[in-house]
Amino acid sequence: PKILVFDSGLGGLSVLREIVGARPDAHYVYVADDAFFPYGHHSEEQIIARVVPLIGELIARHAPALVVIACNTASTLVMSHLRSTYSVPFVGTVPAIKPACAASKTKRVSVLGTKGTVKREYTKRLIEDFAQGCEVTLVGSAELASLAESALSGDDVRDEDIAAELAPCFVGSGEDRTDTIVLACTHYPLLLERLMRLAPWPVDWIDPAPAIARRVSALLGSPGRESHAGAEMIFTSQRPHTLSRALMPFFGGRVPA
Ligand code: DGN
Repeated sequence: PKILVFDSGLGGLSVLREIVGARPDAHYVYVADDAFFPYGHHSEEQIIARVVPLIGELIARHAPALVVIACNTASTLVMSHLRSTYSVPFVGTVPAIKPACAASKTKRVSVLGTKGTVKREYTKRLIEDFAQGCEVTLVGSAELASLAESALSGDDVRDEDIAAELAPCFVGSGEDRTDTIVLACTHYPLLLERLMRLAPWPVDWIDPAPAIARRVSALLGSPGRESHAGAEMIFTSQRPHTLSRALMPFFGGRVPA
């Protein structure tokens, strides 16, 4: 089977690596719409008008068995449009508020996403439905996805700049402080080691990628015997060289973009 994985940039790689691990028998097409990056800076109307026809073109060109929208900023907006327009199965990426609130012992959870994701009606509804008595702090970062892109592209990113984006997630003190943070943008798990090091105190970081990989695998059915182990085709709307380089550590070699 062929799986199309889509994000605004490199963030979807945090989801792709998990799916590839779960299903090495599948073929992968990764698409980064980096000409329109960062999605967090566009209006809801602009994102819908951009993503829905673009996914339609990609389906027509690649005929995937399944499409993964590996971007919270888009998924919290376009999933219903995509499902009502195209007949391919879709898996989205949305803030993992339910498992985070279930896991929190101090009942203080922060959701770290783009400004777009934390503003969404969809995200508010997840909190209403699944907060389970937790106090949920929404933190919309303007810069963290771009900092992750820079770091992955090999540029120097200062600790202070990452720490400043992270600081509002840490609320309260003593027994009443934040103990769980939802990584609600697929770029952030790519910075996880640095986030852990720069956190003012230790917390649990909730990355939705393993759950997405399980869902994809369930939809695909039993695995075949072949193993391709990696992304095979990469497309970007702007910067193929950057993406090709950033992919190397993920797939142990150069994947042409
Ligand atoms: N990686 C995307 C997300 O999960 O929301 C957004 C990154 C961006 O375009 N700002």
